[in-house]
Amino acid sequence: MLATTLILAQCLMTSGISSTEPQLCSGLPASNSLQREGLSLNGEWKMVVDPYENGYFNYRWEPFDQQESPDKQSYFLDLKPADRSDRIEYDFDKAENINVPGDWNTQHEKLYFYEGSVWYRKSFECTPPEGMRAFVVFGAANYETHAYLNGRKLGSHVGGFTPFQFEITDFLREGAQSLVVKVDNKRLREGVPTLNTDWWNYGGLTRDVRVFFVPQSFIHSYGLSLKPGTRDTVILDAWIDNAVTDKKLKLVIPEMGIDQEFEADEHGHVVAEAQARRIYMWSTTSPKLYDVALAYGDDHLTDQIGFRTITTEGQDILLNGRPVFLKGISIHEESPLSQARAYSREDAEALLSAAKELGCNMVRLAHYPHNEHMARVADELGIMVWEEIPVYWTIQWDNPATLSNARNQLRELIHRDRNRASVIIWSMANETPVSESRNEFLLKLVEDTRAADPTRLISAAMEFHRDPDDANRLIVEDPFAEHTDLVSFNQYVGWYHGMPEDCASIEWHIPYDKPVFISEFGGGAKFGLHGDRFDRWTEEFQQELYIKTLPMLDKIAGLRGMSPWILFDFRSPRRPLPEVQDFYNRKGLLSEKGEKKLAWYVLKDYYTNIDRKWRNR
Ligand code: GCB
Repeated sequence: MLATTLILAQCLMTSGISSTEPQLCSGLPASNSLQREGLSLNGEWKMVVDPYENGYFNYRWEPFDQQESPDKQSYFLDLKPADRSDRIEYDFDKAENINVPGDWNTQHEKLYFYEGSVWYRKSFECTPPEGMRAFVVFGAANYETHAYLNGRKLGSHVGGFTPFQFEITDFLREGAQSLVVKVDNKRLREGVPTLNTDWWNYGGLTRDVRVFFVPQSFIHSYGLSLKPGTRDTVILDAWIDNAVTDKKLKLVIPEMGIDQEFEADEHGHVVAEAQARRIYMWSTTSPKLYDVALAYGDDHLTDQIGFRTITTEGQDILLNGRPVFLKGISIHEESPLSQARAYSREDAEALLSAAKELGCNMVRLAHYPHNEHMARVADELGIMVWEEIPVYWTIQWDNPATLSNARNQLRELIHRDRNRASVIIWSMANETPVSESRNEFLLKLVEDTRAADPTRLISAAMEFHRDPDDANRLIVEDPFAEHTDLVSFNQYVGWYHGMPEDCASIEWHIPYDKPVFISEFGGGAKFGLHGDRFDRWTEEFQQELYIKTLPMLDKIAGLRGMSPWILFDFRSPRRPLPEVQDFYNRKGLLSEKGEKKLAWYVLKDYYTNIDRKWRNR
C-alpha cells in the first residue's frame, strides 16, 4: 500500500478535497473513470432545500460533522428512525425530485435565483463484483460539496467545475445504498470565483455522477504525449494505485506498432518512452486519434488520444511546426438545446458544431473548466481549445487559501484534460487588475502549470490602458505578459468605450515579441431587434461593431488569433434590462436558442478570408 499512501499524501497537499478517512488519492480522481465498469447515478434524485443549513449546523452553528457520534455527522443523513432519534423534520421520500446531472436553477422556478444549500439523496442498489474496490465520482458540483454514504461522511470538495471522487468500498452495505450530498453554491468573497461574475451561478450536481469498480491494484492515472523534439516517441507518465512487484503496466497502440510493458517504481509511478513506427499528427484538418489500451493485471482501460506539438516562435503560433491563425470564438457552458447548464455529449456537439459552422478552428471555453465532453468532442472535430479557471476580476490576491483553491482547480483541470490534443492553451485568469500581489499569485499558477504540463501554451485574458497623452493610443502592458506565451487581452472599443466608428482612429501599442490574441470583443444585440446601425441593442449595431472592429485588429502586426465575445447569448444576473436582456448577456452571435444575428455573417466572412490570406503569406 506504499503507493497509495504516497499518492494520497501528494494529492492532499494542495487539494480542495478533504476526507474523514484515509482513502485512495481523494485529491485527484482516476483518469477516464467514465469508461470504467460501474453504474451511473444519473437520473432522478430527491432534494431538500436548506437555506439555513439546518442539516449541517446545529442551533449553535456548530457543524454536525465535528460531533463525536458518526450518526450525527449531518441532520439530513437519511437514517431510519431506529438508527437515531425519531424526531425527524425532513422526509426525502416525500421531497421533490431533481434531475442529475443538471443545475437546480432551471429545474425549479423557486430556485432560479437561489444561492445556498440543497441536499440531494440517491437510493440505489450496489454490490461490487467480488474482490473489487468501489469509488463514487462527481463530474462537478457547484460550489462546495459534502458527501455521505449510508450515514457516514465520505468527504468534501471545493470548486464548482472540476471532478472529484471518494473511495466507498468500506462504506457500502448489502444491497440498498443511500448517498446524501449537500451542495452549496453561495458566492464567497474569498472564493474562486469571487462574489462578482458575469455569468449565472448555476448550483447543484451539474455533471455526471457514477460509481465505478476497480481491482485492488489499478491504473490511477495516465498521460501520453510526444517526447519533445521527436515525432516518433511517446512518453507515458502513469500512476498505479497499490502497485505490486509482480505486475507490469502494458501499453498497446496497435497503429503505432507499440506493445510494451513497463515497471512501476516503488511509489507506483511509471515514466517510460515507447518508440512508434510513425505518428500522424493531430491537426484541425486531420484530427487523427489513436486507439490506446492500458492494462495492469486485471485492470484494463482504453482511450482515443491524438498527438501534436504546439509552440510559439517570435509572433507565430506553430501547430506541428506550421504557423496557424486561431479563428476562435468564446463559449460559456450553457446549452442551446436546453438554455441550462450544459453537461452532455449532445450539448458539446451542439456548441462545437455551431463554432465549426462559423468557420472556427479554435474555441475559448470561458471562464471556468467546462465538462469533459467538450475537449473530447473538440478532439474529434479538430478544434483547438483554450481552457481556463475562474480566476476572474477581483480575487483575494493576498489570501493563501484563495491561492491554494485556485492552484487546486487548475491542477484538477490539467489532470483531467492532459490527454486531449485539442487543448493547446491553459489560461490563468481573466481581466485581473495589475498589482504586486496579483502578479505573484498568477506567477505561482504559471509555475505549477509549467511543471505539470510543459507541452502546452500559457495565457491569460489581460487588459489595456489608454495613453494619457493620446486617447487613440491603446497600450497593452502588463508585467504578467512576460510569463505567458501569448499576449491576450479583452477590448470593447465601440461598446463600453465610444462607438464603432472610433475603431478607425485607434492605434494599438503592444511591445512584446509574442503572438497577440484578442480574447474578447463584441457588443450586445437582441435577436430580431432591427434598426439603425447607431441604435444600441439592434442586430445592425452589433453588425457595424464587427465591421469596424476587424480592420482595427488587422492592423496589429502580431495578431495571430481571436475569440470574440461570444457564440451564444448566455444568462447573467447582471443583465436585467427588460425586453432586451431579461437576464441574458446579449453579446452572442447567436441567440440562446441558436438564431443567427447579422454579425455572425461578418465574422464568418472574415474567417473565410483569413484562410485565403494565410495561404498566400
Ligand atoms: C468581459 C468579461 C466577460 C463579460 C464581458 C461583457 O470583459 O471577461 O466575462 O461577460 O466582458 O459582456 O461585458
